[in-house]
Amino acid sequence: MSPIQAPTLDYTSETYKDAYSRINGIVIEGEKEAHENYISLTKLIPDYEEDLLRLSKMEARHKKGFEACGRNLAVSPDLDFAERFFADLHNNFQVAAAEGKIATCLVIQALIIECFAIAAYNIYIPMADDFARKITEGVVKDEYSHLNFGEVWLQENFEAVKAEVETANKENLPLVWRMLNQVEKDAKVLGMDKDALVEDFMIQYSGALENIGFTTREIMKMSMHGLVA
Ligand code: Y39
Ligand code: FE
Ligand code: FE
Ligand code: FE
Repeated sequence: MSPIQAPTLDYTSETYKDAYSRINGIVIEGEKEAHENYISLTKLIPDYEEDLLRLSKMEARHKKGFEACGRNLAVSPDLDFAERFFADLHNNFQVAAAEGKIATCLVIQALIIECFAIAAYNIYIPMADDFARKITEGVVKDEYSHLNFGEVWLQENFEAVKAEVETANKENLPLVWRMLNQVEKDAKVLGMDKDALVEDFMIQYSGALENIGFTTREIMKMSMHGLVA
């Protein structure tokens, strides 16, 4: 990866602020939905209620942090765009939650969305303004712990949920590739390269599948799902 140097970015330009309104909106909406998703999970996994409430509170804090990042650049987040951006994943999570499908909910929130967040935040940090960089560095540490929660539960229940995880992967991973295509242009304006995002996502996600118990062969098949060049 050879990042564009952050100093070449003009955080005050209209071009930067316009792109930032959508990316910042996505991140704020994503943190809001993540907060709600971990609260929903307390009903499905009552044994881990305390942990899940702790994670949901972190997500609420992240949302506040990113709202401050937008204000700091005098940008209004485009939350309507963001809601549409997450609509399909959000809907799939809610259907799964209503059906009591814990593994599917964890694949969507704790694996796919967390890996997406980790990739995006890692790629954003070296390009960010000083204020947003400090906020995002704190946030990304938390996101690794959210991913870990999902990995541990799915690993402990691996034999029972393996088929459900494969189905959830098949149904939701293609949505991520589509979402990445939708933000490619705006991300570029913020100094974030799509190939770097895909690469970081793949590293996190395939690492998670490995920790859960999938074989390399299975991971290869699963991570290719819906991937279009
Ligand atoms: O668990 C979390 O905190 C995740 C909800 C936050 C989602 C972040 C989504 C980031 C996508 C940004 C795309 C930029 C290219
Ligand atoms: Fe909602
Ligand atoms: Fe978060
Ligand atoms: Fe998270």
